[in-house]
Amino acid sequence: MQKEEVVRILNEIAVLLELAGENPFKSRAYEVAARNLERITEDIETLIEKDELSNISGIGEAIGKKIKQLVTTGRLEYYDQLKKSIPPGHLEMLKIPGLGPKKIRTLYQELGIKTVGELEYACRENRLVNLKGFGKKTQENVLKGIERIKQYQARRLYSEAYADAVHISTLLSDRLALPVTIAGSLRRGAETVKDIDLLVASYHPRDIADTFVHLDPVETVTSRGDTKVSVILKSGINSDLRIITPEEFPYALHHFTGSREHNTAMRSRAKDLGFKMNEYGLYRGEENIPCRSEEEIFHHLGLQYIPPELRENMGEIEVAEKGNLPILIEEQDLKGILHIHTTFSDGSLSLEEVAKIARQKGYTYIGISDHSQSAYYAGGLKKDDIIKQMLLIDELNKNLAPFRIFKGIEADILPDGSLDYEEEILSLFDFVIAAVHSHFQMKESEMTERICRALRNPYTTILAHPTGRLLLSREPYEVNMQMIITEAAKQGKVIELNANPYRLDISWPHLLVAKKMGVKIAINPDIHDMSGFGHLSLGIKIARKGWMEKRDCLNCLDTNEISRYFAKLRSSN
Ligand code: DGT
Ligand code: CA
Repeated sequence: MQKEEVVRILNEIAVLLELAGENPFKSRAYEVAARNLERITEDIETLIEKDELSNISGIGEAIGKKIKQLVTTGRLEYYDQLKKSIPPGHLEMLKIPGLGPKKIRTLYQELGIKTVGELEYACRENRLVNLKGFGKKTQENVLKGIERIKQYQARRLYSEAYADAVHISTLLSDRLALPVTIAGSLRRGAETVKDIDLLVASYHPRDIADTFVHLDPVETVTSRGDTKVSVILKSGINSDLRIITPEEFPYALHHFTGSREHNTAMRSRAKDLGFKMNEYGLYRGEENIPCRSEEEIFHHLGLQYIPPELRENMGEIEVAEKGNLPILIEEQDLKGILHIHTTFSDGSLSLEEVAKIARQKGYTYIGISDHSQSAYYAGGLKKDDIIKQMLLIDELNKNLAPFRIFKGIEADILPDGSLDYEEEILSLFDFVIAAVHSHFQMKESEMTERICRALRNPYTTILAHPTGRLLLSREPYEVNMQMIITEAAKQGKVIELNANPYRLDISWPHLLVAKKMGVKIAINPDIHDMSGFGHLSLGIKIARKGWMEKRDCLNCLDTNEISRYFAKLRSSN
């Protein structure tokens, strides 16, 4: 069993113990053990073989024994029992803002509530109003939280759906020896999607449908017609396959890529020019205008080719008419990457490992930014750690040249808008990423001022994940993004597009605002482990959706340029 899985189970035990109403110290012990285990670099199986688990601080005899059982047998009796003793709905309820383990226990003890459904019913029956520790306001918030969970369940993160889409379309394509194309919101690069839309061009729809419904990832067939088959995959997501003739393919691809709003605007344009347009063709009167590609359809309508990411009816048709569409950024344009955590804080790769991997992937520089001291939960750096890390960076820079490691920090923005270190420490870094990680519940005006103050801090270079949202699990905090972007423009500061699939924050509609105001964006992977490098392609997809070009992106600058950029910001202090 991998260390990550052990860490996940230890953390879950901590939560389950709280839900079970056990002594808080017991739960805390599992949390501490999980955190310390996460930070070790040695192989866990070797540690167990050598009987050295107890050398890790926070892992005593009892927890050590459990880890050993987990790693050697793949199971843990204690965990299984504990899990069985807690209604599964209680874990789900933790996602509802304002409901912690203690309140969930009260709901169980006083009202016998085991599932989210029962909780919703109890709210509608006003049962929470007179319950100790609850009240009318809490009841309203709980109901709102449940609504949100329901909406979230109807959608998937782009990255999860995309992985499923690639898997099933590759399988189908291999079986058919025909291309299978992913359309819909996935092709447009939406942050979350409802389903997977697939297209196949063929004159033999029945054979295609037969092959599709028998693929291994397909769980249930929900409808089957001549040109459309709908299924639910084993992973739980729906997928629609459309089978059209090769002649219809370009029109169908355009139609089923959407968005609806873009399609409506395109149809209206076609009408103005004396055409009619639908998923089967482009017509003048009865005559179908033959098009072999989407490019040709756009061409007949007097437009430049509009990349799928831009098809949101955000002005793309008007700009394409003038021939002024941006040359969208591509993954190869990234010269280096910033926002990387190492084993100094909560990352699982060492400084040297992360540098070497980045270099091997063709980047010419990286910027390290571990957490700052207030982020105690993520092993934030004290002054001594910072000095130690900087010395190590100097040494690596000598050995790895011309590859370059820039010295940075992800400094918490404290509730009053100040950064988490004294000036004398902040001035040691090449760059500072300022981030809100706590005190999310502020009034919009206060949160906006807090962040604007951080942007005015002369040592701030980049504002991290500006709204704090976690897609499908946490709403953004209340903040006026227009004012934030305006302040960033005024101060010449950079805003991050955090490429973690849960964040994608700054959002793409705000990227359009940032671009108009001339604010540079850093496409940051927020690397904590190897998977973080994979976030960049999604970051690029979203950047394209926000009309970004190479010149809008901070980390498309080469090593010298970005070094000068950092220095210039510094010298204006
Ligand atoms: P989703 O599935 O909610 O993530 O987003 P989409 O855009 O993939 O939506 P979906 O799957 O309902 O439909 C795929 C595309 O088909 C959609 O983007 C545009 C096109 N389409 C579907 N229904 C309509 C419609 O009623 N009118 C127009 N103009 N286009 C439609
Ligand atoms: Ca769709």
